[in-house]
Amino acid sequence: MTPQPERRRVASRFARTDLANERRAPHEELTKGEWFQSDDFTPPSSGYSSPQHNILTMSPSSNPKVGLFHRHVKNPLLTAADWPYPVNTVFNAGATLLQDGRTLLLCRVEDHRGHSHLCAARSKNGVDGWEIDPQPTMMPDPDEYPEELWGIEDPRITFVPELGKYAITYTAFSVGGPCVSLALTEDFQVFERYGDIMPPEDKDAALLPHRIGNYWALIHRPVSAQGAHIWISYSPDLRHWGSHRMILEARRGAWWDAGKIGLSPPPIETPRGWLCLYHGVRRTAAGSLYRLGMALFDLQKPEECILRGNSWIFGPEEPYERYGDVDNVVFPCGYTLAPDGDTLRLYYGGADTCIALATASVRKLLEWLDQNGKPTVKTVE
Ligand code: BMA
Repeated sequence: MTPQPERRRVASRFARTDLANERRAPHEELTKGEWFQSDDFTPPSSGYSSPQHNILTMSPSSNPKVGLFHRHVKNPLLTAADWPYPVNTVFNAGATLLQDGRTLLLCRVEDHRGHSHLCAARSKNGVDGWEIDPQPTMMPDPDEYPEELWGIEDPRITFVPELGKYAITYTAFSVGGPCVSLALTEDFQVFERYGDIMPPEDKDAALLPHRIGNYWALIHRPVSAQGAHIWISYSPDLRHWGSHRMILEARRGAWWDAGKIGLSPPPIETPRGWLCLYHGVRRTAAGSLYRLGMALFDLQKPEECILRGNSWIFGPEEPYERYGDVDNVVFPCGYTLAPDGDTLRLYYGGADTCIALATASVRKLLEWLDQNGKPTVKTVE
């Protein structure tokens, strides 16, 4: 592929010259009305004058205007320029709320070899004032865990009340391909590694926060001759896994989620069921497009899909999502819930280069699924 220096410059320049940010002191409070960009937001016109600008505002990926998610005006929240040590990119962060109310992001950090490790960033408001660990928080440990040879990526965090610990499921990049690894922690300083719990090729995994019956449940995305679909597996002890079932199939043909899907952040437990945001990958002549869709699963039988939406609900539109190391990617690995119990704060990687935030109302997501979802998991539609 031809290198695209102009595009890269646009992305990094936008990251540094967001006018809304520049007018404010770093920790100045935003008023409520200022918090989020509407879906019709146009990038600041004085930021750059590249011809790309017109293309960006006319992006066909703006459709459909579902309007469920609102981007934060301070996006991108974190980039490599914020890091206390030299790195290539920061993206695809797991997220959780700590006991003291701070937001913790466990960020995927790619070094200049192309290998990833994890690094924690903590913030009081989940938007700015990030305190980033001065050194990598969790490095690959290929001597003890050979499957981590080429790095660790894309963590998802689940707080597990029964254990009083956070479960981190992450991708270990092994010689045999990506596989799912698990580690437990109480403080994001000391990690109890379980090693690889799903063999390659498998990724995009998250643990449900409590047992279903007597068993822990893991949602993940193995790749087999059947394709790249979302599965669930059960375990009595977090080490031995079985009762594997496919729960959501990638569609085929022209669909936005044809060929390859995967769980994005951990499932959201609602009274109506487990609400799952998943990514769908559309392969095009210009590369892959990563967008988000939604499905709801039964609370007691999470292998049963109750509703699945047809259209994507969030896709790459802004420059920091469209241009980066991998263009046209929005990739959430974590969320937190605001104190109102309804506002979802979704943290996502933009173009494999930065970390951004968008919010949505869980109630409205469910309403949208009621109106637009179908209780079916058909292979061919
Ligand atoms: C997926 C994962 C993600 C990445 C995405 C786009 O397969 O590897 O980490 O963000 O591709 O490159």
